[in-house]
Amino acid sequence: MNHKDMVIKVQQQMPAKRWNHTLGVMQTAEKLALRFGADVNKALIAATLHDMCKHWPVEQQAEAIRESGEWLDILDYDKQLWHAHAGAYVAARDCEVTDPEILDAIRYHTSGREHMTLLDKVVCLADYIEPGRDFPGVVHMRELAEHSLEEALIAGFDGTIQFLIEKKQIIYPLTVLTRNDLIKEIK
Ligand code: DGI
Ligand code: FE
Ligand code: FE
Ligand code: FE
Repeated sequence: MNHKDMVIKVQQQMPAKRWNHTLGVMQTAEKLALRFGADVNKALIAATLHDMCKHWPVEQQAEAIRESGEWLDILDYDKQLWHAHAGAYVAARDCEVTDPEILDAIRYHTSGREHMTLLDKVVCLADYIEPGRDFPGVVHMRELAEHSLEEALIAGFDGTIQFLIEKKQIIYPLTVLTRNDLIKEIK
C-alpha cells in the first residue's frame, strides 16, 4: 500500500483530534529522523500507522492481538497498551507493511523496549513531543530532544511512570525495563 492510501485509511479510523496528533507525530518523526540520522521514510510510515487502532473498540483490539498470536501477555495489562500491538499486526495484515523495523517501531511506541533501535526511539519520542502535546514537562523534553533522543525519552518515561504511580495504576514491566535500559545507555 502506498503512503497516500495509508493516510486515507488511518484518517478514516479516528476522530479529527487523533488525526491531528498523527499529523504532528509524522512531522516530528521526520524532523527527528533527519536530526539523528534515522531512515526518514520508515519513520514517516511508522508515525502514520502508530495509532491506527487507538480508537477501535477494545474488544476488537484484543481480537487482533489474539489473532496475531503474539504478545498475548499484554492483554493482562492496561487496555491503553493494546493499540500499539494491535497496530503492528494490522499494519502488516491490512497495509502490506513487511519491514520488521517499521512494525517494531509501531509495536513499541507506547512501552518502548530494551535496546530500542534508532527508529523505535524516533517514533516513541515524536509521539511524546509532537506540537499538539501539552503535558507538564513536554517543553523540557523538546529541549532535550535537540541533542539527545535518550535523555528526552528518559524524561518522558520518568513522567509516564510518575503519572501511573500518582493514579495508582499498574506499571507494565517493560516500561520500567525500557527506562532502566536508556539510563544504562547514557552512562
Ligand atoms: O496513543 P497515544 O495517546 O498517542 O500515546 P501512547 O501510545 O504513548 O499511550 C499513552 C497511554 O498509555 C497513557 O494513557 C499512559 C499509558 N501507558 C503507558 N505506559 C503504561 C501505560 N499505562 C499503564 N497502565 N502502564 C504502562 O506501563
Ligand atoms: Fe499510541
Ligand atoms: Fe507515547
Ligand atoms: Fe500517538
